Amino acid sequence: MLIRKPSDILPSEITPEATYRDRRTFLAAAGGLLAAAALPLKAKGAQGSGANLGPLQKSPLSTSETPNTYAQVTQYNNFYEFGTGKDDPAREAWRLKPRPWEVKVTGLCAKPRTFGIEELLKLAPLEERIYRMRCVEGWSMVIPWVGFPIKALLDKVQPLGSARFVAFFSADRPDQMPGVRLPVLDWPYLEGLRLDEANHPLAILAVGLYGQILPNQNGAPIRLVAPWKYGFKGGKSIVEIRLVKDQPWTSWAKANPNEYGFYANVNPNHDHPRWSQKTERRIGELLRRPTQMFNGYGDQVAHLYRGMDLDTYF
Ligand SMILES: Nc1nc2c(c(=O)[nH]1)N[C@H]1C(S)=C(S)[C@@H](COP(=O)(O)O)O[C@H]1N2
Ligand SMILES: [Mo]
Repeated sequence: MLIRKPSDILPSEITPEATYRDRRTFLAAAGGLLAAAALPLKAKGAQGSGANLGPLQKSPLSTSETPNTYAQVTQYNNFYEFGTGKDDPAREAWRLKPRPWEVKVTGLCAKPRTFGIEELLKLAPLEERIYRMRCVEGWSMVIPWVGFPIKALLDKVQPLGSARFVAFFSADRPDQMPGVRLPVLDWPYLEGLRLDEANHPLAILAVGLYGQILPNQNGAPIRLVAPWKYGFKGGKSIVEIRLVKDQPWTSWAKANPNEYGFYANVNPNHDHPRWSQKTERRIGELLRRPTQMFNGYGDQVAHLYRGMDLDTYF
């Protein structure tokens, strides 16, 4: 029989929405989101997953847009390993055991090795990165991630000249992930980036959000975030990172190559075959807003795609 520990119960199940809002207002008044990391553990446990990750560097790469609430970020999710409904991950992901955890870094590198999660948390200074996130389905959020550049990890293993792509494998644990017992996708969930995309300063491995360790439903204990791409590129609960020569056959591209490309750059000018990508609904807002090329990160990433036809390489 499965018994839920108090720490498994979502704060939303015990904290009325008004209390959240008050706490958010208080935090804002106390000097911004980073104040969250300075609060005593007890107060923080009431807001989120518990252990805080402070002290955090503020990043110039953060957006100044208002983040979605902790409740929105942790209760409206895609994580098909726990079911295809938006509320399935928040309800089911307590089954995942994110500790102990190891990430194998393999393939075309001089120093392949396995990293424990505690080591990954100390690999590079943790930064708060407040990013706009855009799902291919047409909704968006602003999420205050905590993480470090993927490049910091890749530098440790020294990619060979023959490595051109990086493949990210998510955990595939039928005993903890009820969704992988169904052939919804080709498990394990596999995503990938070109090596130069992975080395871009905006591309991070996230280990937390809102100053605290990552909730299971958001991809604990470590997940990929590339904010200029559609959300599905951000594989959750990563167990292996493999440097490879050829473009990986990623899970969504394999499931439907006409609808989900490998590049998956946010592009309002390339519609999904079944819907327009010109606008999006920010979770919590009523009116749709225009979608920006590269999700608004064009100044920083457009050079990666110079000379490429983004309609062909969507
Ligand atoms: N392993 C895995 N990673 C995944 C998914 C998934 O189903 N399985 N869904 C993706 C999609 S479609 C989106 S939009 C984002 C959502 O991340 P969030 O729930 O933390 O906002 O996770 C991505 N990463
Ligand atoms: Mo998505």
